[in-house]
Amino acid sequence: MNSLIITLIVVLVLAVFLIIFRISNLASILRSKGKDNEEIDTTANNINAYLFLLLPLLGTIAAFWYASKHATLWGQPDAVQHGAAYDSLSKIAHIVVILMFLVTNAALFYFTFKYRHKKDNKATFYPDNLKLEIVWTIVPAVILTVLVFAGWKLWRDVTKEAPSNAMLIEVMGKQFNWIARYSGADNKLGGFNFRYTDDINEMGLDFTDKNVNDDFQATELHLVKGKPVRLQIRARDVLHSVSFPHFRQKMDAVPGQPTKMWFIPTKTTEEMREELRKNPEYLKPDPNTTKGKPEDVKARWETFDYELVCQEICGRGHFSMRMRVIVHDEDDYKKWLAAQKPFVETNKEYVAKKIEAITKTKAGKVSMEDSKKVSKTN
Ligand SMILES: [Cu+2]
Repeated sequence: MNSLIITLIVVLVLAVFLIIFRISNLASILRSKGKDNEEIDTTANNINAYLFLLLPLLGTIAAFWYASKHATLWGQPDAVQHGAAYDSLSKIAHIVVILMFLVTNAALFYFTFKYRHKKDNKATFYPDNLKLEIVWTIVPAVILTVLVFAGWKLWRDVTKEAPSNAMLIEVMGKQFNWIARYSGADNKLGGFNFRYTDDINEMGLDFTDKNVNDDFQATELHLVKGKPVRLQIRARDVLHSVSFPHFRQKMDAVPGQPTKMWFIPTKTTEEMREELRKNPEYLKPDPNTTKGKPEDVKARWETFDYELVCQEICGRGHFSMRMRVIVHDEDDYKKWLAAQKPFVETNKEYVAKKIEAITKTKAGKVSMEDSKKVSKTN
């Protein structure tokens, strides 16, 4: 309701401005009738000039107000080995960019205001100034070089080869959810082929590959605190993007071109909840729990979960592409792991049929290639 009233007020204020502008414009046309065409009435011009100052001022205030209102929710603590380095770089980059934005835009709007049309004002012919050109080329160049270099160093650390003890998980994006495949005891993911994809075999697994036998799928991502995790990423239909806000990681999921990333979660879900509990904003009730009975209401910290979200607008259901991520300690993870069953085991009949079909098509392909070779040699 409040936001509706605010919107109405803003619209009305804008309409009033528009009408004032229109009236003053018409008045100036009437006044200048019969006068020399060269002479311009400055009232409308002055109104425009002052509005020109007002606009960036209101815009900047609104932007800072909005950002500060949501700061607690978007500035969530990190839970990853490179989190501190990432956050400090991000903070520095934001400070530099915001300062530059304020300085350049203040100058842009102020000078436009200052040098508005005035009677007897004449423009000075000022073609160039070498010193000024050198200063405003070198200063941004140095700042950007430092930022780019710092960013490259961090990027190199984040994208280097994963440690050899990393657990291997595949994440596949599709319109509109994520599927995770765990590599099982052998820590090897079995092969796949998009041609084998159907309603049951959603990831297109190649069941003739023995490494598939212990792979299991899940709709949640379960990780272990302190244990490196290597993600193999792919997309089934369009571009998606794997984004872990709390692990400060993001990587595109590209159809036909697997990508990868790795990281080490540093806090279990429980530990993160305890940390968030210290933030007054998280003591407030979670709006998703307030609709039912009063005893069901939970605080934000209680319902907190890590998440994998899609960060590439990938279609109508993009907003719902969210996977819950749970970080366990070693013992809890083992308990969860013990309850998981390989895909091959839970779909025995289907897999047997598929193996037969795949073997047949493979055999067909081989014989076709053979016949091609034969026809070439002839
Ligand atoms: Cu998506």
